[in-house]
Amino acid sequence: MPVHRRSPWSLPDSEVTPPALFRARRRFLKAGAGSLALSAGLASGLGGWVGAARAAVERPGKLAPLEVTGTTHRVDEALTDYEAVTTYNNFYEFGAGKEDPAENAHTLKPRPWTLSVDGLVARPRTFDVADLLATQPLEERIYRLRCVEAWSMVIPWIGFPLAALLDRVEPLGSARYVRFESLIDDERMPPRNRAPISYPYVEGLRLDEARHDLTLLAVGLYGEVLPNQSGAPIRLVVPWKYGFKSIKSVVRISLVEDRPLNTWQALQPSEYGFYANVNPEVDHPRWSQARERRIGEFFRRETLMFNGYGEAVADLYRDLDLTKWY
Ligand SMILES: Nc1nc2c(c(=O)[nH]1)N[C@H]1C(S)=C(S)[C@@H](COP(=O)(O)O)O[C@H]1N2
Ligand SMILES: [Mo]
Repeated sequence: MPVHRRSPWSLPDSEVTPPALFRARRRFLKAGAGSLALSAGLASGLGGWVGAARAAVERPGKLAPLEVTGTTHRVDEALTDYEAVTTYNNFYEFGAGKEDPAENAHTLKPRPWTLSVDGLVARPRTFDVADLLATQPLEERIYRLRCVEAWSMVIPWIGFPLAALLDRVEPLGSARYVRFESLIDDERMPPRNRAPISYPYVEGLRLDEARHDLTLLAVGLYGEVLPNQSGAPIRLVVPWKYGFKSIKSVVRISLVEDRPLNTWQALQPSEYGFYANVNPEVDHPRWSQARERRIGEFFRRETLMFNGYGEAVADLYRDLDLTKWY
């Protein structure tokens, strides 16, 4: 039988839940879902933030939970299991397989970690992420995540608006875009595990997108610090855009004048653009974007314009041709 070799940018769009995920879910069910009681309550749309959150979401054997002021955004849809969120990942620095990051990212060493913010700012600064966590009020935000490969999840992130960080460095009037860069490190991200794309992983946003209230710097999920495979210790989450915009393990944020060339656009510009707004009406050249597979569900769902965040973000694009600027 001929072996079909995919090019690195040929992201698979599987119609069925991968078998490994079923295995992971069974393991999880056996372990008992007690520790997820709080999040399950949020998922069913009942009640608000429960004061004793820290105790309720404790996950023995994992890193300490974070201090969170409250849940500021949510969607009225079931949360994706912690197990699925943290074993079905895209993080090419640790391999191209969905389970590779969970398997390989133990080498990352996310503490200590510094994040430099530079470029067109009045006060360039290098933040120690531990200090950032101590000084920045953290919120829970339950967002949909829609990958360009047509699968999706609902994830309870912990984090703070990127705008809060930008305020601290005072962007200059000449800054028009924000460029993000992930760590690349041969010891902590051994080259043998990496998928063959170019590194560091780079992403970018227009400054108004970066300043939008929905744009989050996430430092945790399910009430705890991020596991390495999810982009520890700090990653971007832009919920109305395809998942590849949500860059992981960020070490540098630069305010710039020109539109940054993001990793996936550089790899295959006919398939991945700069904007990458979730749009059911603009198909990927190799598959439809009209529907998606919600991880953990059997039937496909309709994909929503701007991933369901249109009311909040459509105005950003009123002068933009979304077919041309995919
Ligand atoms: N540094 C880095 N960030 C990355 C990626 C990556 O390969 N490397 N993959 C992106 C893609 S394609 C998606 S869908 C999301 C997946 O985030 P998750 O694994 O937490 O669900 O991370 C994005 N951020
Ligand atoms: Mo993705």
